[in-house]
Order: sequence, then C-alpha cells, then structure tokens
Amino acid sequence: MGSPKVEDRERVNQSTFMKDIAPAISPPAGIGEAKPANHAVIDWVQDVAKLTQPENIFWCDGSGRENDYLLGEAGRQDVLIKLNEKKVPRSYLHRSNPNDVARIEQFTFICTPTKKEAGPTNNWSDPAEMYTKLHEMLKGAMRGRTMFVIPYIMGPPDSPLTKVGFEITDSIYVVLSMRIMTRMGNVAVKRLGDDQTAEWNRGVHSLLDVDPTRRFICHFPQDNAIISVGSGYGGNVLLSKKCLALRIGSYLARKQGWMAEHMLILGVESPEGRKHYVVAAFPSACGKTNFAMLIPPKHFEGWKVTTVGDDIAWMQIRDGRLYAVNPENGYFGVVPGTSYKSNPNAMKSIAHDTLYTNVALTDDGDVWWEGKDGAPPAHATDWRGNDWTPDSKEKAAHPNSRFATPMFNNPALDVDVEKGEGVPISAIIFGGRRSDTMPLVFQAFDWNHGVYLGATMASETTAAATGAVGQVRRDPMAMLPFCGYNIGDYFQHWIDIGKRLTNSPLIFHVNWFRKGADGQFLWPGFGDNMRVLKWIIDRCAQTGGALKSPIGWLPSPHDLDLAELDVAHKSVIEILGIDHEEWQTELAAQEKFFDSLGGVVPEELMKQREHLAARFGL
Ligand code: OXD
Ligand code: MN
Repeated sequence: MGSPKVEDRERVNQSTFMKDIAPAISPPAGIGEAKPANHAVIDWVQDVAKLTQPENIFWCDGSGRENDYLLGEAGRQDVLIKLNEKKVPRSYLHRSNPNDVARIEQFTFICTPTKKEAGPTNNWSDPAEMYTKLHEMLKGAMRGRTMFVIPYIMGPPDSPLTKVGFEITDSIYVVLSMRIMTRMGNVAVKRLGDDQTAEWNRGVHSLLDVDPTRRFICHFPQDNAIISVGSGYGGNVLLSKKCLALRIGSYLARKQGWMAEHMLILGVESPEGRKHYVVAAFPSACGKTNFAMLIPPKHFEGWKVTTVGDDIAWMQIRDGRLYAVNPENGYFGVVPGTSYKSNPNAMKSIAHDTLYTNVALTDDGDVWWEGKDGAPPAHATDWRGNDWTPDSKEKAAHPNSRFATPMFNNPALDVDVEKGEGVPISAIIFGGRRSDTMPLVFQAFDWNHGVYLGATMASETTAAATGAVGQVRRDPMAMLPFCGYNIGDYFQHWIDIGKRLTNSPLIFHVNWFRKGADGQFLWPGFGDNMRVLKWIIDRCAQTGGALKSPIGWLPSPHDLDLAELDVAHKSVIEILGIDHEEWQTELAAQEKFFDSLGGVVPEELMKQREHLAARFGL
C-alpha cells in the first residue's frame, strides 16, 4: 500500500464525523463464503437472520484477503480513515458515536434463572423476559445491512483451556477488531468440528441505531450466550473479551474448576536466566498494559520483562500449581498517556497495523493524543471530528480512546505465549489507584489472607466506564464489572482453588499512585516498578527481607533495590508507611463493603477481616 491519495487526504480533512452504521456490502466471489460444517452453528445463524432480516450473510474466514477487502469497504463507507502510510503503516482511525465511548455498566446484565445466582454486584434480569425484550429490538434490525458471522477461539490453538465462540455482528469495525483481538476464522471452525453437542459461545451483536436508550449488554451464562445491542464501543461489542473471556468465562471457570481473571500475565527473567511468571489484577485503565510491558531501569541491566497478556488470564491447576494462558490475541489499550517515556513497547506495538478509536488526527494523517511524545500539533481534528488547536478547551483524544493491536507487534512478547499448558505462576498481585492508605507493596500472610486483599481491593474510578471519574470504589479482584455470577460464590471459588494448590503463588498488593501531603505522587512508577517486582520475585525465591506488620509482610527501604532511584528517602519511607488513622477508615470501609453485599461473603473472609482488625488492636 502506498501513501494515501490526495483525494483521500482531502476527504480525511473534510470529514467531521464517522459512521458506525454502514449499508450492506457485496463481496466478490470467494469472500464471505466460509460457511462452517457444523449444523448447530448454521441453524443458529439462520434463526438470527430470520429475526434480524439482513440483506446478506458474510461468513468470515479470517484470511488476509478477506481483511484487505473489509478494510477497503470500511474506508469507502466512512467507518475507518486510513492513516498516513509512511507514519503509521497499515493503520486506521475509527471515530465512534460521541454517545458511545466506554463500557456501560448500568445496562450490562447477567440473566440467570434466579437473581441470587447473579448476586448483589450485577444487574439481573429474568432470561425469558430479557430474551423477549432483545428479540423485539432485534426484529428487522439488520435490514439493508450485512450480517457478519465471526468464528473465533479464545486461548492458544492447542490449549485445553481454549474456548470457541461465534459472534454475529452488523459492524465491519467489530469484524476488523476481532481479527486483531482473537484468533479468528478457520482455526475456530476446525477446533469446533462437526460435533452438534460441542461447547461454544453464541454471541449476537447489532448496532441497532446506536441509541443509548436502546443499549444493553446481556449475558446468559446457562446458555453460553451473549446479546449486545445499541453500542459500537469495543468493551461492549468485542464479545470475546469482557463478555466471553470474563463474564461467561468466570461462570464456566467455577463450574469447570478453573479461573478466569481480569489480570495481566508477565515473565521476569534475572541476568542468570531464572524466570518467574506473575499475574496482576488492576482495575480498568490502572496501568496493566504498562506493567505487562515494563522496561527495567538502567540499574537492572540484564533483567528482562516479557508479556504473556495485558488484560485477561485464564488459569488452571496442574500438579498443584497454577498455570496461566492469555486467551486473547491482541491488546485493546487506553491510548492517552502512552509515550516512549511511559511505555516504549506499547509505542512500538502501535506504530503499525493498528486500529485506533477516538484519538485525534493530524493534518498529515498521523494520530495524536494527550501525553504523546513531542509537542502537540498546531492543528488537528479531534476525536469528534472538530478542529482542534493547543488552545482548545476540549481534549483532542477522548480519555478512553483505544488502540487495538496484535500481540505479535509487541517486541517484549514472551516466548511461551502460545504454550497450550500455560506458564507457571509464582505470584498474584492485586492493586488499585489509591491516593492514600495503601503502601507501595505488601505481601499477604497466606492464600486466604491474599483472597481477602483481593476481595477488599479498591480504586479511584477511571474513564474506562461511563460515570464519575476519581471516586474510590471497591472492585474485588478488579472483577466487579466482570464477574458473571454471585460475587460471594466467586470469593468461595478462590478459597476452594487455594485448597487444591500444593504449590500456591504468593499474593501481594501494590499501589503506584499514593500521594504525599503536597498532592504529588510519591513513586515514579513505570520502569521503576521493576524495583517492586524484584522484591516480589525475591520473596518467591525466599531471598527477600520483610517486616511483619498488621496488614501483611512489608519491605523496609533496604529490602528494595533503590539504587540510582531519583526519589527522596523521605518519600520512600512515606510510601511504605502505614497510617493507623487511614487504616481505621479503610477497615470501616471494608466492613461496609462486605455488609453491602448482603450476607454472601464467605465465613473465611469475615474471619480475615476480624483478624486484621485485631492486629490493629481494634
Ligand atoms: C478494558 C477494561 O478495556 O477493563 O480492558 O475496561
Ligand atoms: Mn480490562
């Protein structure tokens, strides 16, 4: 592909908005014809077509030829803008409807036969009622549009954990994104085979008219089914990700004895070649991608951090140990703040073959966002399609603007990312965005104490979901918006998993975001988080020192490798400290949270809370 033609560039500059909804396409022979042999799939697709009445059905095969064709169509239909080929090769910009820029938790439902199964943290609806309501909305919804059928797998092709899904959608953007985010096409058709009774996920997505009053993201765990309507935003419509890999995934995991978690997976290798893998659960937009791609500071010459996954971990027990796979094939990350300073590996990953959503477009066809390296452009087109200059009051890129990029773009990709059995996990890290209370790092006394740390985790809210930003909310294991069943049963599942482990990972809590009295961050974060990771690894190898505190094992400053760190000793003391007054408030908030769950919290965790209070002499 050469640089964009002059007419294309002019069209780019004149374009003030983009379309989510596009009319039907007419593919040439040999494209869109990959109908699978499995009759259960064909019957289901026919049923959905009868209901939604599309102009035609496009059976995706996931091939490069198909992708090129769809990219061309998406450009012609103003669904995508081709970026400057020299600056960001083979990359595109999509602008979503401004009313549709984040996950919408208040209209996300778990539809189980009883409300109790969905539990106190989920919106619940009776499945029959919800099916009726959604079917009403879907009646004729794809008239004049193409209905795409996307076969995909989640997990490495040869993993026992891998699941098959089919997503039906009327959005080309979804098809193009799914090809990045999942292993899509024939690989899934082959894995499913022609067994009529095989387990696979049925996902139906329609943009409808992208009206927020007709927007619902609904999960039917007992049917292994998802229906999402009225949105085009990734987290709501790439049904593989939050919907299947986490909500339905967590339900299946409990039933089948494994774990589906909102966690990054990384490898850390010492200069001597000793390697550990850790998983970490941080709430949305709290730096999972940055941590998963960390580049150690100069002082850690010879240490290497490699990425297995940046958002989701599926874990199984083998020989008494937890092993993790990344079910995804790509990264769907927050763009603003990404720079060569904060995350060079992410910058290299998104330098080509990337699908951007809601970032700004420069006049020469490049992308720009707040926090990108270098000076802002003198003029750009903002995420809504309006003129933007550095004097504009509005942000050029939406705070939740995203990239979708294949994981194989990542220079730090772990060599075992495709290993079917997964990678063995030495440590589990929980963390959140907390301005106060939570020290930089501490270690749980044992598994159940660690489960308590996860269950009481909290974080200041971000732009990843609609709603107020910056409020502390409890987000157990970073799964509050993603646990597909009763949170009390989920906590119990964690405790039960612990009982089956003979070589269990150690559990830690981290907080990169604590602020001093002057309101400034106490810790530089990013690459320097290697210092914390190193202590965690030392603890796993039984070489790291720690002090016993009421909240867990805490490093003292000399237990951390702080050489060449540009931070005042006073700040290090402050960030490792426990403020008893803040902890009294925290304990009360944890108690209030458990109480708010209405009696579902397992006895073991209630006991953990009492032990913690007793250690504070309360
Ligand atoms: C995400 C999220 O997009 O957690 O990963 O919202
Ligand atoms: Mn996430």
